[in-house]
Amino acid sequence: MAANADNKPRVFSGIQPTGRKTLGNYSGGFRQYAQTQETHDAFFCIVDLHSITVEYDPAELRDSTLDVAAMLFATGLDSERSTVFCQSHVTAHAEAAWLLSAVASYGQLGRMTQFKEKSDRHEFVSAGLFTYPVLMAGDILLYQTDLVPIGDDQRQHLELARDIAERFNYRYGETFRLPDGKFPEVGGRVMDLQDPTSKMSTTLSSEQGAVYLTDTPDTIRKKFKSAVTDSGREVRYDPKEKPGVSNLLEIMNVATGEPIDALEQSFDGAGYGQFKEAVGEAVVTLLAPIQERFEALRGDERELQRLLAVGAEKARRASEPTLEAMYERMGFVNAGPGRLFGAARPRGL
Ligand code: LTN
Repeated sequence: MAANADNKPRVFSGIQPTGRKTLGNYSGGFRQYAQTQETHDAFFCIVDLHSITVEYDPAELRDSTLDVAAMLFATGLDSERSTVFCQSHVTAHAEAAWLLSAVASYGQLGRMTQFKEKSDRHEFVSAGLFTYPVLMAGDILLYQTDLVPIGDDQRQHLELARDIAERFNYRYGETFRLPDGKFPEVGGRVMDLQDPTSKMSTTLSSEQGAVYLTDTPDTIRKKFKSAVTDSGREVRYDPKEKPGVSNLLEIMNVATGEPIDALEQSFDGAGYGQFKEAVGEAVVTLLAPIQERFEALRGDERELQRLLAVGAEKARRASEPTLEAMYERMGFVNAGPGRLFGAARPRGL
């Protein structure tokens, strides 16, 4: 695996600035991001440009972009060690999307499952919804990314990004590194508290079924108290037979770091009521310091904007050599002094 100056593989994550973030997003997302920054050269991009591809409210976009930014920092990302930024702050993303649209196939875009599903659901289908995966390919390719942590629903989009990179490399000369996906392992997924056979989801879960990262301690306690358990009374990990209890054990593991078997032992003989209360309390304890940092930062937009500006500057510097190489190889005329093509070589080339 090729690497940067620090010899660390480069990771690019795109985070949507939509919806209230849940405990599921923490477990599968935020928690991993903070770990990734220790071992990788990590880019965390709030993909606000993607948000306009379906109907949205501008004021809400602005608020939820700042919410997500504050949550990324509150859950442990460090603006110095990682690169945390808004996609719209780095114009290279919009530019790359246009340039790459030359090597993205119309037919392949039309076969994207997400496009087909979303375009069925919306009355107005924007051109942006169709070209969404091209913007996403640019996000990834601009940084000569090695690894892209994504959900299973994004597999097809990553495959398309690789196809786009290969076609560009073939037509214009070796320019892009081909990224690999890093997909979530089964298990460790947080399920809906009311319906433990479905994923905890911002859009699909009921209010009682999802724990939001900004829920008050009392709300959290209530949600766990009313969580669905299973027949029998053993606290035992068995997702097939006991999805409710198993989910609560997983959540307890996320909140405390205690291995599942140790948790089973310590709740041996305890009733479900006592167990559920303990899980709720553990989640309250987990979220308290995160919520405190979130509130402080969310209330200080100047500081938040300063942190995002630090990230944007780093992202601009990191993406510029690749963008310049794209323009140059595609035959565009050098924009003149101060915009020297190839002043810096893309990472790894
Ligand atoms: N499409 C992704 C969000 C996303 C992304 C990216 C993820 C946009 N650009 C680049 C990884 C890399 C989603 O819906 N989760």
